[in-house]
Amino acid sequence: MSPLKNDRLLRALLREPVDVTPVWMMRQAGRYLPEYRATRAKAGSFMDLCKSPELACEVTIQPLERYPLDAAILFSDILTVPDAMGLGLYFTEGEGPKFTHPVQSEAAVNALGMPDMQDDLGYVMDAVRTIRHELDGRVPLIGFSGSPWTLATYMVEGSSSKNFAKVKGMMFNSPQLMHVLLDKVSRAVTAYLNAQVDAGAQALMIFDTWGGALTPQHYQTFSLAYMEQIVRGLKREAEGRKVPVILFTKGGGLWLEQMADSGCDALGIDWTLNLADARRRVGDRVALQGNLDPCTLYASPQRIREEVAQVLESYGKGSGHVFNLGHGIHPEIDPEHAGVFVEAVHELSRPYHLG
Ligand code: 1CP
Repeated sequence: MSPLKNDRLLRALLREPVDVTPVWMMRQAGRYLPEYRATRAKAGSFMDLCKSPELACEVTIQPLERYPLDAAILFSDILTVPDAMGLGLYFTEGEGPKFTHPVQSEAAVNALGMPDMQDDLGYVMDAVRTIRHELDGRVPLIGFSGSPWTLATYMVEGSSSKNFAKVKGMMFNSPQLMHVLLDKVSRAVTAYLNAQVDAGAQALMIFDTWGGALTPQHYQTFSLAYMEQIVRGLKREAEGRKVPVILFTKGGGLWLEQMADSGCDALGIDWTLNLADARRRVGDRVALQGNLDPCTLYASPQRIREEVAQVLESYGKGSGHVFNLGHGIHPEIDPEHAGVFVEAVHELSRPYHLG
């Protein structure tokens, strides 16, 4: 495998010195890019796109051709794991993901099987290998999965949800059953992430998009505890380098200290926190990734630069910061504004890394 030409992301995640702050965007391959929409149309459906290693590779690389990004992220979805556990994932236009067999009873939880990484998820590993080959060491490749709690919300609800009635119903009424489900999903996710590392992923991110919907106590018991279980089971080194792990709980600002003790290397931070406060709270335990409000990209180029400057100033001097949006880029964003954002991070961050 070719040596990395740009390893800023890996260095910053491990709080090692860098020349400028590395930057990438959550959902950087996506509908805001006309070339993504063209490849998706060619694929037929979103799942066909995920299941074709060549096309998944193509859309993974597309944002890197436009912008000087410091990382690629595997093009796939968090819901591939429940799909591989037999739930039957499909997408309806404008309505988001759905499962034909949601998990809504004790029998359904008990019937859940462990997915086989080769037979059921081999297409993801093929995509990782194809992307690594195509990247040829340009930037590191991030692999990812959903957190067990976030995956469970989709598995129990059968779709996206506003108030999590069914999954929280299960959590309150049958906590033991919820634990059996979360433990199964955690074991599947651990194997899935390790298989991605074996295939060539150089950093890992766990997306806990819905952890912020929980009470502090339930967050600890039903989300964080299972992410800790996963982190303990991960391969942390590959190709002679550390494989950093980023943990992102959207809306998890209240719980940074606990998250920093989870064994991960970095925390993803949404835009509801000030990075100076976040840095003070986690000290030198973990790096921080974030946290520009994605809506900033609707503003003028001048305002985008000012907001980037503000986030850089809030983190302050030194390494340990990976610039990102606080959540995924919106489909309506002007691709030129995304470019202004990425270039502003490199240009304006240099003084923070001198000396
Ligand atoms: O129409 C389309 O083309 C599909 C839109 C889309 C895309 C571009 C979906 C469906 N998934 C993805 C890709 C995706 N999903 C990536 C690719 C890598 C990247 O460029 O960042 C990643 C990392 C994800 C992860 C993901 N999927 C999350 C966690 C991150 C987050 O945004 O909070 C979640 C919650 C999902 C579920 C999902 N898949 C797709 C949609 C529209 C959703 C969200 C549904 C909901 O809001 O409940």
